[in-house]
Amino acid sequence: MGTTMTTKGNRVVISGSGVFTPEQSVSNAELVAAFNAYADKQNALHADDIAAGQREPMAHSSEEFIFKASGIESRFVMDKEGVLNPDIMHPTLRQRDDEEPGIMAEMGVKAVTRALEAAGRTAADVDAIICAASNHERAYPAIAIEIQDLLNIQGFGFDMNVACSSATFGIQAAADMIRSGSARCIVVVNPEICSGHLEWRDRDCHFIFGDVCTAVVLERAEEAVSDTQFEIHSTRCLTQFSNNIRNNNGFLRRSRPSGTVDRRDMQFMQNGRQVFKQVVPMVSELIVEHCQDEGVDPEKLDRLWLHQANKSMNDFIGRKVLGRVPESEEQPNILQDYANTSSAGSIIAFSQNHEDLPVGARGVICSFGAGYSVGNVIVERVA
Ligand code: CO8
Repeated sequence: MGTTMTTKGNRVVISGSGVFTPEQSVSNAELVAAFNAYADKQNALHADDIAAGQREPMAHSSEEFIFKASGIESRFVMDKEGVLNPDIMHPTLRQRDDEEPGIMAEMGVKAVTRALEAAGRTAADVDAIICAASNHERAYPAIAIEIQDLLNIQGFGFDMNVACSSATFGIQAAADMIRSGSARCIVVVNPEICSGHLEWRDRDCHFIFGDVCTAVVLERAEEAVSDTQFEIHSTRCLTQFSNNIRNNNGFLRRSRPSGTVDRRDMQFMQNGRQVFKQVVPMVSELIVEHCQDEGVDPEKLDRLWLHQANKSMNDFIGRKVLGRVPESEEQPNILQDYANTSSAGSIIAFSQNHEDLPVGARGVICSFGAGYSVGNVIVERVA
């Protein structure tokens, strides 16, 4: 199941990580109040059709449901005002001049700067940058190249997108390049403005996502200087086509006869139940098989830094992999504070929950989501 890259060539470590968290956050209570105000307005607007039985009234959202179904309590966003305004219901972000840094590059610079500090490195030490995220704010030039320019990094950069699995697929790409020698030190950065592609007017999903940016520094083990290093023992990636998580927005939008910007399928859509049922076994099997193939007993893993979409989903996967109910520190969740931040979730979990592990501890950084896609990285603390 999946394709593996094991340690051959140069040994590679993650020598630093960093998180940029937006200043504004939205609690479930604030979110539900805004949604319910929107629903009431819509119902008043369409009162005649509703009374005539030609239209279903919009139901209210509920804090209890959101917490019980997902484990999410709050989320950070780049613009709170727009998403909570019942007359807007999406972020409103200033149109920037082409000569100014773009918003994703700006978030990226902050996360990369923190990751470089943690790694004891400067931009001068980096020779490549991969911007791996589930959406990029424009088609080109690449966000990675803009971040490279803003930080004065020599070498090359490129963007890649594997939705929620972008970070782990990016780590695999970077690790492979360092192993084979085409680069020595690579930053993988994950700016996620999920609020921009979430449909805040849809009760089934309005609570799911938040914004953040994460970054990790990968380099040759023998050159790393950081106090905290995790060797990448092996990576494994798997994809399998599914329409159960889909967004039809794209550059061909205007070419379609019925194309409008505001069509429902131009934002995130999912069949959440199907995703849950199909992805949980796919992920737990991949982690177990990957570990076994690499001579690592999955039941002896010290930490699971899982994708942060849903608490019950992670509980299932943790139980399957470890063969028992994981202690909370063995499988740290951050989704209660950040919600689902797509590719960044497992990296936030890693970045905020690794210092306590001793040298020799082993864990997996695992992400999963649209595609479907699963990316698993087996790491071991070596410093
Ligand atoms: N308030 C109150 N009631 C609600 C609400 C609400 N907000 N929403 C739904 N309900 C009701 C429904 O109407 C339904 O009622 P009834 O039983 O009467 O029909 C009932 O609650 C149950 O509804 P669901 O079956 O939909 O609820 P679930 O228990 O399945 O929970 C979840 C919904 C939380 C969405 C759950 O299915 C889930 O988490 N699934 C997995 C999702 C997942 O992991 N998706 C990955 C997507 S992320 C990804 O891959 C990245 C994509 C790219 C990024 C995009 C950025 C925007």
